[in-house]
Amino acid sequence: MKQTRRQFLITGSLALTGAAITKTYPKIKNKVTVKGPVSISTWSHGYEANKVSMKVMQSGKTSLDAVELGIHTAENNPKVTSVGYGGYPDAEGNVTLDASIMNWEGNAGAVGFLQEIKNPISVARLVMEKTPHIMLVGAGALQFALKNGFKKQDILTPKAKEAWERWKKKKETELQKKENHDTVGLLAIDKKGNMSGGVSTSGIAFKTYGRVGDSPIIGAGLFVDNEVGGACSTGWGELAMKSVGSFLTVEKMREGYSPQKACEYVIKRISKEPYFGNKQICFLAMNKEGEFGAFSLYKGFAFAIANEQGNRLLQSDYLIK
Ligand code: SD4
Repeated sequence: MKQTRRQFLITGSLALTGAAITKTYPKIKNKVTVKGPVSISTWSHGYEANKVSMKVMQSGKTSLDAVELGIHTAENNPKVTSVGYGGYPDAEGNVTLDASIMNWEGNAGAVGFLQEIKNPISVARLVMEKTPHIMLVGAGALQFALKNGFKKQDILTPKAKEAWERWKKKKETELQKKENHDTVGLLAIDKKGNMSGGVSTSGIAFKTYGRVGDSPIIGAGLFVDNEVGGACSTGWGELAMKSVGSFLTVEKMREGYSPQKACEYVIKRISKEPYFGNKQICFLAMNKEGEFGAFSLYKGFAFAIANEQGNRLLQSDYLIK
């Protein structure tokens, strides 16, 4: 098990300045300037999410707006089969969505087991802004969404339905696949230096009916403390829940760990569980200074980081080699 702290560029980056950036970037420092907005987001769809998030913040809007609108890109994209519209259903064929959001004041909102609504991140934001609560689930979350102007729609796409039918026939253990985890998580720092974060997911594909994962659980799937930084997770959510992993990552940063060291600490701790099996779990973190970190248990976690200089898709380092 060899560990390095480097991340590797996996796509060419588009510099906002228009300057050409080399395709290899072997020694990227885990540091970006906080002069101007910064956005960091999970997986390759994080690249699109960052683009929108950066635009929103460059126009002077808050990191909370950036998180919400950035996450919409994955929720609205039917090709992203793990988030929002087009997300894979549970074992019974229902698409059930989880999301949470947190702002720089430490306020939070979340929805769990939400059905027939394409943008759960926006419902989570309204739970934060319009209720004295943090989480609404199931029928109550749907009723709240409808009362607040959201429209019911069928979010099970033909492609997702076919995948579910294939899974049923073959009884293939897609649940075990390490790469089957693509929750969108986004952490952003706006022009004023305020951080917000959000996550949105359809959860583990073909999960047990009724299962809710880490994404709507504040501290597990997401945590932001404006004095320190933020963290979010993607992968087998139960591991993030048992470790309260996002909270733990932020607390390690509070103790003085870099975001990279904090992510590594949490992954190492999870790896000691006797029952993590072959499940993937990944953490992404950013501190107040815009220094970022990413680490996963297994190979394959990609994330995107954007600032005024551009947007880059990187491959995270991992523990088990
Ligand atoms: C969950 N963490 O529900 C999520 C899974 C994930 O794409 O990352 N899925 O456990």
